[in-house]
Amino acid sequence: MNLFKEKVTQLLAEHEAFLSKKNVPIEEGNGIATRYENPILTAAHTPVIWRYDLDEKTNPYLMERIGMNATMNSGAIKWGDKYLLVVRVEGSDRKSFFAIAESPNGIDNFRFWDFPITMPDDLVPATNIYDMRLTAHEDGWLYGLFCAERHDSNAPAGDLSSATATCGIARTKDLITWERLPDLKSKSQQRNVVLHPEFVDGKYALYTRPQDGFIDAGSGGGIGWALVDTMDGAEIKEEKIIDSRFYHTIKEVKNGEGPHPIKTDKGWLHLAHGVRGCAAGLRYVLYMYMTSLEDPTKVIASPGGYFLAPENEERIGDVSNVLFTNGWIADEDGKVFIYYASSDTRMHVATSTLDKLVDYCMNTPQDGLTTTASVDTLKKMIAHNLEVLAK
Ligand code: M1P
Repeated sequence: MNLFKEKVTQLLAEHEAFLSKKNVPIEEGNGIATRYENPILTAAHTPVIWRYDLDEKTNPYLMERIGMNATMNSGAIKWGDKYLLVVRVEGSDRKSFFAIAESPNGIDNFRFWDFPITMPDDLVPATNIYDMRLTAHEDGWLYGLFCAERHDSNAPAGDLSSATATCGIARTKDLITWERLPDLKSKSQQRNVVLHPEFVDGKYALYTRPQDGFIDAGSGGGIGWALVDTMDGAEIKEEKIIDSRFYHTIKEVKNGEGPHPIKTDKGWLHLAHGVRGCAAGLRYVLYMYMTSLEDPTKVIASPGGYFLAPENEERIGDVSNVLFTNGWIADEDGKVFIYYASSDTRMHVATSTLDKLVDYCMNTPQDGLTTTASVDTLKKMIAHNLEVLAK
């Protein structure tokens, strides 16, 4: 074997060994969800055949020709007996694209399919697309809703940073061929739009996140709800805020629905991200809430604070101090796989169960919105515990 071939063989073998690494749960934690030792996907997990030209004639030094920067914010679905992520992969050229990674057990051995998703363009092509939420809707289609980002055509000359966020919509039956539908029409910019899995009053229901600008939620009050007649030309005519932002909370600056909620016998279980500001910039954490089965716009449980916030390595990355989620999978036995990204850099999994998450939502005290209320809540728990311990 010549030296080049030997180097290729070694590269492929080392990558295979890296992908095959077993992931193990971290035992200590908050009892709500269990983290795992290793990230499940990083830029280094992307296939060798994406990054290297393996032809000695065109790449004699065997260097990376197409760099990958990050793997993050991934939609998730159980597909047969496989755990699939529609990963936001970001190249070193800053463009994000969607690619599917599959695992036999949901916690390790994730492998990308050979080719990334070919997402057809809308009439006005986007510069960047990212953060897909998957919904297997009762109409029979599997929808992917994502952010379509374009340069703001109203930006003053020389401003190459101002952008607009719109909700892109596509659907598929096999995750390979995607039909692009027109982008969501809305008075405001939109990011973090999610399709509810069931019809409501005969209409498609969307969780929305109205925002005044590309970054600022501004007058957008939180996570919204809108009913639309069709997904093929969807237009928001009326929007109601169902999960509001509040001063001095984990969702003071922004919040956004994660994946679509899971239906339980106690209500719809929601996973979301909340954003606060601080001297170091924005801090993104994950929180949960529940809505009523009879009226999905009515919040019935709202545990105070976050249940997952950046820890250790998770704190550091391209956009530090960020946890973000747009995918989870509930198995038939009630086990839940929460897929989250840290600091816009890598993907992780945390596991829990539907019973635990519903208990967490229903029985965790709400945020009382002031120090006095928080101390009252704490005192009640301490007094109760002292009674229990004294028995
Ligand atoms: O950089 C953190 C996140 O910022 C945005 O989320 P949001 O609109 O809620 O602020 C998105 O760009 C997201 O992709 C990113 O992870």
